[in-house]
Amino acid sequence: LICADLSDGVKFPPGFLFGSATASYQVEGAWNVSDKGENTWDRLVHSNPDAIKNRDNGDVACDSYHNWRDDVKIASDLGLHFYRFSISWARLLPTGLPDRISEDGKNYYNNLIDGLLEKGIQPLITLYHWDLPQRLQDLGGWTNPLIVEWFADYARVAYTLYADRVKGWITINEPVIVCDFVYNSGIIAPPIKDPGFANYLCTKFLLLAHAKAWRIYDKEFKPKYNGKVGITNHLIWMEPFSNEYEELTENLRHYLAGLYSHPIYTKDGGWPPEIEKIIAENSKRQGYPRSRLPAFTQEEIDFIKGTYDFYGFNFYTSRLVRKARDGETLSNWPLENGCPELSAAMEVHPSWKKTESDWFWINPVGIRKMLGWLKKTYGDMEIFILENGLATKDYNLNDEDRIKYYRDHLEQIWLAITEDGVNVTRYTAWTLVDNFEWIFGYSVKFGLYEVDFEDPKRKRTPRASAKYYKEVIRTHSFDVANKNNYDEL
Ligand code: PNW
Repeated sequence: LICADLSDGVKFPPGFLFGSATASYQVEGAWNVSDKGENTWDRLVHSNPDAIKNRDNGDVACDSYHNWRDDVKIASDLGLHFYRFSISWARLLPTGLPDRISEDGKNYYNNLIDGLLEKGIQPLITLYHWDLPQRLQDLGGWTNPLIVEWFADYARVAYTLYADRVKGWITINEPVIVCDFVYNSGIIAPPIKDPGFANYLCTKFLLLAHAKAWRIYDKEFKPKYNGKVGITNHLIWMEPFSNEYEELTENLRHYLAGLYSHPIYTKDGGWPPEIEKIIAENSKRQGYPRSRLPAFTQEEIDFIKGTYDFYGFNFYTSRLVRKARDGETLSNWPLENGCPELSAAMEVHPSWKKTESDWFWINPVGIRKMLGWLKKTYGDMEIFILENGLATKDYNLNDEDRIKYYRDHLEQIWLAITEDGVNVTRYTAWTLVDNFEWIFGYSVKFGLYEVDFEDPKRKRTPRASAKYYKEVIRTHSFDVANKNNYDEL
């Protein structure tokens, strides 16, 4: 019936896997059931409701805590090879520390994992997707060096409970958001604005925490279970505004991607040298006795280096880069329009279509260029694309624009694999179900499935994009036949 005449030429390699993803705070709800501890997002939405569009919050969200069977069912209907979800740290460890494991928290993830496995879907767990136990935040969170121990202890508990069945682990989702966006903008949880200083403390301790969690798995669990562990970066493709900005643009890549990649994926490890130099010079000029970017000891460099089993990244959008003009005010949020540390300003190309999210313009070739840059810069690693998808405001189930976004990005990924020889082995659609889109609340939708947030049962309904994605998975190809031929879900 479908694409019977498609040549094998447009198929993804045989072992390539397709999945979809969510994150605990965005879907689970049940924020205070049983003995769950409070986390930084619970605190933000309750203490300052106006921080979120329409004063929305994740108290109930998709109620996946109670509706996980529905999530497993639709994941299975789609034919997903894997489902990426995150553990809520404070649901599993109510105190944030391993002195007490919540029975209900433990069982919730056991049920979800077993439910997925029964349907032949691999669970892929993110340990940290932004919901830090509030108690640990009150002690400084990611800017306290002790977070390295706290995170490692939490990771060991999760591995101990689930590693017998879970073969894929992501330590931390998007460090550039956890550190740079958080402390440079002050607008998401925890709402602390301390640009150019706290963000770099966070960066250092987060890398050490990731490395420690990776090493625990590698030493204590890998020999028995042979799974893979890595971190996932948020990457935005940076393109020079014009030729004269080549060097600036390359520096910006080494800043946004490189601060979180150079320490892990290069032979020498440590901070990207050009960035380390720039921040040290800026700090000196500003009167600091030492660089605001904290130094690594050689021991720390060696500890972080090589702590990966794959390169993970999330991709949505691109920017054009130019030097800031004299007197131009730059946003402190590098993902938006500026990077004061490098005096770089960012714009978008007029041909890139704007989406319904403030920061998001569409440039599919950006993902191919990003993949090429990763291979050129860090070598030939196995790469997992762990998020990719489109923001809309539709209540319309016929989301042709989302289908086009997926199709065009899958095509560029396929070209990167077949033409450029990049070793991409997984693709992840963000997201399975409409959910709490952080400060945009429920106003922005990314779901393959629409969720009725007025319905106490939070009914999930497939969009046209769900049918498209199901065909992608079934045929192992992006160019599936036109929509009239999609299997009914
Ligand atoms: C990622 N930006 O967040 C997250 O991993 C998801 O939880 C989120 O729902 C998804 O992308 C869609 O937004 C980002 O401003 C949010 O560049 C904003 C930005 C980047 C990533």
